[in-house]
Amino acid sequence: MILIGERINGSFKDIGAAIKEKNKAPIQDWARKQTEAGADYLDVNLGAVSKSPEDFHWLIETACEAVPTPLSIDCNKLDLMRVALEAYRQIAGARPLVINSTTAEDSKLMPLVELAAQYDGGLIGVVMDERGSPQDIDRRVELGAKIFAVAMEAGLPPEKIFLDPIVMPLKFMQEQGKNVLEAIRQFAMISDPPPHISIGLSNAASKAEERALINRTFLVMAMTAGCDAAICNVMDAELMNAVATAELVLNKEIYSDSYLKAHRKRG
Ligand code: THG
Repeated sequence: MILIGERINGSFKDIGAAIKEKNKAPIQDWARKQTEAGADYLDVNLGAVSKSPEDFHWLIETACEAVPTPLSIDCNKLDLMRVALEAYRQIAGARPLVINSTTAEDSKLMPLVELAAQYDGGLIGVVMDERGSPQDIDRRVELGAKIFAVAMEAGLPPEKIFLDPIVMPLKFMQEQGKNVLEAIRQFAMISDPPPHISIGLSNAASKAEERALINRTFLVMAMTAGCDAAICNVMDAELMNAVATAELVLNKEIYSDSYLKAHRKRG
């Protein structure tokens, strides 16, 4: 499972304030904590507090100097993404990279696929287009297949392509849970080997009372359907234990009595 720590996101109050005040400590603290918890990547996102290239450069530099963990650069503006990728390569050298994200829109898909090739990064493709995010299975799969085909055509191998079916809040769009799971099942059959399949997990429990339980249950079900990457709260030890256990049940890791300890050390 590829675990992407969600916490360095300006939509969290402490991170938003840290970006505004250019206060490195909270960001570097979360970078270290998420790395220790086993994050393979750290998602970095300015949120709504800034759209400035200087602020994104600062955020990337701040995270990179605290830990050697690769970043998932999360932004939906093409121009801002260009600046961020250039900054990341300058600061972090050849460190692995995930570009988060493109949509299936023609105006974004080709440029972002080219950036992924140029910067040798993975690319998350969320199944949205100019009409927004689909509510049904077929349209999700159609847009996923389009993203996959365009990326492959441009020379990205399947292991650099991540399809994201867009997880919706269970509380407000309850029927979308099973549609997302079925879309994941179909993404896994797009090619052999398949692309990675990634979800923004915490969306599932947005505004809900039982956040941790909903996230944990959703992630295990998504893994069964073929999901192998998640932007999530890696600080939730129960969530990490559920991931480790699901990997055993799916025979992705070899059983040992101390598998939880082994999984924790992995990061
Ligand atoms: N797909 C991709 N990228 C994404 C998402 C996705 N990036 C952003 C987001 N979705 C994933 N990251 C988060 C980060 C935090 C929360 C949810 C998703 C979260 N928010 C609280 C809430 O919604 O209630 C509020 C934050 C707070 O506590 O202040 O937990 O789907 N590719």
